[in-house]
Amino acid sequence: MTVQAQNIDAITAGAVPHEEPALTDGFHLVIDALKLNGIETIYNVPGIPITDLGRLAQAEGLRVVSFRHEQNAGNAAAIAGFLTKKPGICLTVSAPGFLNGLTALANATTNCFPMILISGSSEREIVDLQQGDYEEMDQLAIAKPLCKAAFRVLHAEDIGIGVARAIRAAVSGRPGGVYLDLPAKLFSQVIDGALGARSLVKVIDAAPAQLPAPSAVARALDLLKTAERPLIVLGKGAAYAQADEAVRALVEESGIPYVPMSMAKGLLPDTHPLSAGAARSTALKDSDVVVLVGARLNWLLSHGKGKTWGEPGSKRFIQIDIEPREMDSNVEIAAPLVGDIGSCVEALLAGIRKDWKGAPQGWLETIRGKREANIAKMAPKLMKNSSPMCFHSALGALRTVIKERPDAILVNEGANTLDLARGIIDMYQPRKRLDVGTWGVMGIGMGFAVAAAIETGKPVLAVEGDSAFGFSGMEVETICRYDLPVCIVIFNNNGIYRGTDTDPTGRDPGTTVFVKDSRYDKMMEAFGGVGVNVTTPDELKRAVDAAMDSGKPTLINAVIDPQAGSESGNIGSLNPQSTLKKKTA
Ligand code: ADP
Ligand code: TPW
Ligand code: MG
Repeated sequence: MTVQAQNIDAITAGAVPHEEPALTDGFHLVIDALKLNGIETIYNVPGIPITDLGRLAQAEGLRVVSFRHEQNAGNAAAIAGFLTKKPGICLTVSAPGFLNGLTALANATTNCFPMILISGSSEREIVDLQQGDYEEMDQLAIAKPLCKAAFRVLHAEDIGIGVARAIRAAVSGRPGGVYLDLPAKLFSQVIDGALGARSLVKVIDAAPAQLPAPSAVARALDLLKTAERPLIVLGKGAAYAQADEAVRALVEESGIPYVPMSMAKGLLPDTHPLSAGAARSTALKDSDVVVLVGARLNWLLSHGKGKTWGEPGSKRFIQIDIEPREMDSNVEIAAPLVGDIGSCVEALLAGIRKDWKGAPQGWLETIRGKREANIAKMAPKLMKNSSPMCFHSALGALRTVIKERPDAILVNEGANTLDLARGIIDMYQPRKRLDVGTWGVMGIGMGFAVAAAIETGKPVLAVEGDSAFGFSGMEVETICRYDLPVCIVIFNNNGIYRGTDTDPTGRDPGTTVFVKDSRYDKMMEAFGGVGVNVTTPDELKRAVDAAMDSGKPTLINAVIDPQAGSESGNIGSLNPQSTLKKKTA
């Protein structure tokens, strides 16, 4: 055996973990660079050329969580980024594995979650001449338009810089997805150990505070003071920023009612007296000055116009965002406040503490009246003890679960299952509600659930439409393999939106229906987890409590009336429908 080979064996066997090895290689430099920057977990699917990278990373003390499909590993990394403000790392094999991870990378970018997709790739020389390498693909070019930044490293001594650039790109400014391309040959490049150690870069102050300009703060305060019906809208950027105390103080000291966007629920408890969540339509329509805190005026806020927002010209916006180009994206922003949320909110708060007359009582009364009426209207629906269950009665049970266990993390996807759960299940703590985000994408469920359990150590309740679950359902094996405290509840209404569609020709099942009366709980049993089938809200509550108490991987098949849902849930208005439907049957 050559000296060099002996050295490599010693490194890979971990025989000299603390001394600087005489030689190092690409594998070890990637691992050392990640560790140096505080990365603790990699979400992974192994294969050529990154199998050994995962193995060695595990041997070197990183947590390496292997999934059954890259999209789920990618979603796990993305939500890990949201929860921790550190980039979540997803590791994939070349071409097909890379492409499988790409949806999650694009989704992370769209949602402003910091993640890094690290993918092995084939030989540059062969790829560029298109000579048909194993899993050949120009991955860097394909990733570029779908993420915030994309880098490729060709030399072992550049790994430190490559990883540092990827980290800084992911978390600084508006966070997002970053692609890091590592060709197969890089991993086995051997260089001098001391040179390797010197080449590593520890990223200092990866997401620097960005203070708003004093003139911009003054402008925002001047506008806010003219408000007769002020409103604060909290978005997931505010949840991400972890400026929880400042945000709470802004609401409470100004006395301005607030509406939380879906993933900002719990930043203040949904039961807070200033919450206008249950009076959302009135609050948006009748407010005159709106403070957007880490929330974009995209489709989820009707682009800041139209009947959602009342009379044209009735609204002026103050927008807090780290991304200057977000201003005026849909409507004029009267007072842009560009900076990080912590700094901007603190600056507004300082102004309010100096001089603020409070929010007008009449406006607060209007919001309170509307909220109480809406809550009262909803209450009886949540108490029904029907079998099969409707969405409301099943969600009534889960609402109580979260009230009793406010530190549990709620993962939620589906159509009716999503829209109704968002409205019905109150959240009490920040960053406890994780869902389909800006795209309304199906398939985030199991990736988010795994990462939420791993990153926080808290119990996870995943409330899933039967269709939504199918996009990542195979990861129940992953949940069992890592023995995670995840309780999945499937709202089984036999299909997408409803279970009642038919094929007018009578040949096939309708396009939106699944096998009737499926027993998803058996999937969990197949891997050693607990499966339960429930048909009443009481049974559902008992089964979830048992799962949360035991911490055992559990899947509860909740039988929902197949007639109960509506097409596209709450966003049926976005769903074009033919008026020329052919009736064959
Ligand atoms: P929601 O869907 O909840 O309305 P969005 O995803 O549309 O939220 O908006 C989040 C916004 O928050 C983005 O425009 C993003 O630039 C911004 N953002 C993210 N992190 C920060 C931060 N630390 N400081 C300021 N703005 C931030
Ligand atoms: C990646 C389109 C939106 S909602 C949904 C689909 C397929 C499933 C709704 O059925 P489910 O919920 O989950 O059973 P429920 O309670 O209404 O019955 N592909 C992707 N993303 C989206 N959004 C779709 C398809 C869709
Ligand atoms: Mg369904």
